[in-house]
Amino acid sequence: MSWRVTAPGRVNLIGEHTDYNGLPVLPIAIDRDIRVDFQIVDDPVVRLDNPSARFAPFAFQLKRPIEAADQGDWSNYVRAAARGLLEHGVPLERGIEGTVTGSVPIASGLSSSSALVVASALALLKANGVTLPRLQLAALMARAERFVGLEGGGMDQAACLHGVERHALRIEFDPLRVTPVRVPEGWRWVVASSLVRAEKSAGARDAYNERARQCRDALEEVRDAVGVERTPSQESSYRGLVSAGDLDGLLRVARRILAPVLFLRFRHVVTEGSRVALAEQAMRDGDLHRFGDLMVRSHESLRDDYEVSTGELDAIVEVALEAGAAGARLTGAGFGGCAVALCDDSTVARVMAALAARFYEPRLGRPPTGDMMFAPKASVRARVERLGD
Ligand code: NG1
Repeated sequence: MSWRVTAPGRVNLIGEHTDYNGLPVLPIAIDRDIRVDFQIVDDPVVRLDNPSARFAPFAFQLKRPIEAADQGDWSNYVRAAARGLLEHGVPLERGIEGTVTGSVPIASGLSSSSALVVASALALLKANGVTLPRLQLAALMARAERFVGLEGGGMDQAACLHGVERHALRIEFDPLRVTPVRVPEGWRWVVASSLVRAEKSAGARDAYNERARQCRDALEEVRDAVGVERTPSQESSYRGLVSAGDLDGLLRVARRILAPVLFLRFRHVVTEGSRVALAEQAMRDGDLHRFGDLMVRSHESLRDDYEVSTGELDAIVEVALEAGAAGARLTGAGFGGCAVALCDDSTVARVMAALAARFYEPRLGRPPTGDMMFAPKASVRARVERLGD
């Protein structure tokens, strides 16, 4: 008997570099996914291949400890899922054998990695007749993916496991919660690749982890200065600071005590955290332009304070806004990858045409492919289905 797991990628609409600081995010799961077509085997082994020559076939035993393959090897995402399940005490006595394919562009900030982690976990759970609540699995896979070396947050796995058609997802942390928010009729997203890969298993990883460390250091100092009580969960403390309300007062203190770079990182995190709630309200009110303005402010903060944008991402944002997008920003971790623009039915074609003419054609000498620029739909969560005998 064969099975298929389909696990979507995601586009984060707003709330960037907030998840690992315990502040909310607002992504959509998209209609591009990673698929694992597999058969259940009686041995505790994983054997997977991929039609693309870039991804060599691999096999490993489902026995602890599951060792990592070389850095950058795609099997590490599958190993991470297996390791997370085993460490959680899920007995993996049966394995899987199959083929991975996908339509989520790789290293683009669209979360192909978490889609593969989640897909692998769902396949292994199916093989062993185990089910876990989705929130629990999302939190487990977020921890497991850190095995690959990124001190990431929990947005991607939660979005992949909770996607709802035509809805964005407000995801909160500590504890993990997901609330679908209806996307108003006529709102359209355009995702545009900067043509620069953001390899989170390689170069961009150190820059990402450095940001995470800076956020922890900044929080520590500010918390001491404003006398907020230490909580057992470090992550929840940014939330405490932001929900206390007086953002200007908080930033005044932070500017006084923090080294300049730490202040910039801190300012991004707390302002971005507060933008997510405002953006959710704008979405609920159907206010395209208010949502778009918040995206623009998010991008400026990521560019100037968090320093994760690139010239290419800035250029996409500029072209999209000039062509009539209501808002645009880099999406995902940055350092390359993609930008997302908010359009409506009447502007989406114009924005895509402008990006093709002013961003892609000068760089490529031809129009972009459908993997470089596309208009995703908010889509359904990861699922397992039977393919037949
Ligand atoms: P990308 O690089 O977009 O897949 C990473 C993290 C997210 C989040 C964003 C920045 C992982 C798997 N992904 O996502 O948790 O922190 O950066 O907002 O760690």
